[in-house]
Amino acid sequence: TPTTLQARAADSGANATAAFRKKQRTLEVPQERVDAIATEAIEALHEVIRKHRLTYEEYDVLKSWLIQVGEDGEWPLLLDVWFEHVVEDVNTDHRQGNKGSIEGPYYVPDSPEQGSHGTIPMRDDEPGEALTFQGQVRTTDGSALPHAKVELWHADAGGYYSQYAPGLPEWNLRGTFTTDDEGRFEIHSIIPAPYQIPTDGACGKLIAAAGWHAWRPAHMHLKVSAPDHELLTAQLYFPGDPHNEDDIATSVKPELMLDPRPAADGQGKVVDYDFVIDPV
Ligand code: MBD
Ligand code: FE
Repeated sequence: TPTTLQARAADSGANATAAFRKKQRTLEVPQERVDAIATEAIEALHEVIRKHRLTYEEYDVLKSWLIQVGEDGEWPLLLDVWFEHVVEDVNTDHRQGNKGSIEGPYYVPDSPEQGSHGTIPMRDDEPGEALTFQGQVRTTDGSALPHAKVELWHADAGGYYSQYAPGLPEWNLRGTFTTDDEGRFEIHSIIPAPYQIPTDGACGKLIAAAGWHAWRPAHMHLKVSAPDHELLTAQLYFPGDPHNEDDIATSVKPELMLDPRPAADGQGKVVDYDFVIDPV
């Protein structure tokens, strides 16, 4: 593959931490709410310590591991893998439109605009099977949403994300599409590989020590938005991936499974997928 440089946890972690700092803002949370959430989170951990009678040696190892999570820049990864799916769940369970999924640590806003029918930025020799991803964006009453924004980002055929792994063009496999007058879009890309959480960082150490696996199934990330509508953040998955059933980030839903078919011209796959988004 064109990516010969070695991706390291400390690099992708540092990039994810730096990217998150850019979006970070402050928020006024009522004191009673801070008190309730912090007290209950602390008490939930007390319960675990009591139940398993944590030793002092284990307590010290836990401390150094937490320090390591920060040094590796892996707080965005850790939080998005093990906690974001619950935040996503409680914040979208009122919706009537499409199911969504977590954003994850590798979104970058303002990717290049490619129109309604176009190709996502990629290398001339981009490895991977070609994929045409097409569909329509509608509001919950069924009417089409022209000029809706469809942002797409995904890993390459080696499982690497541009701006987080070395050696990739800045906007590789990241693009912003705008639906046409009938709310339709047609995007040319490639099918991404499954993603393995870096094994050489703090999260990887926990995964190995616990005997878990480090995989997410192959997925495409999307953000679909239109004026006066709730932002839909989603991921879409490919049938047959062995990790659709045991995603480490617990972010697969049956509604998010694609059904690709061979392209008529024999070049890769085609898949239709429509988005229904909720008015605010
Ligand atoms: C990913 O690509 C991802 O989508 C998530 C949620 C966590 C780690 C890597
Ligand atoms: Fe991802």
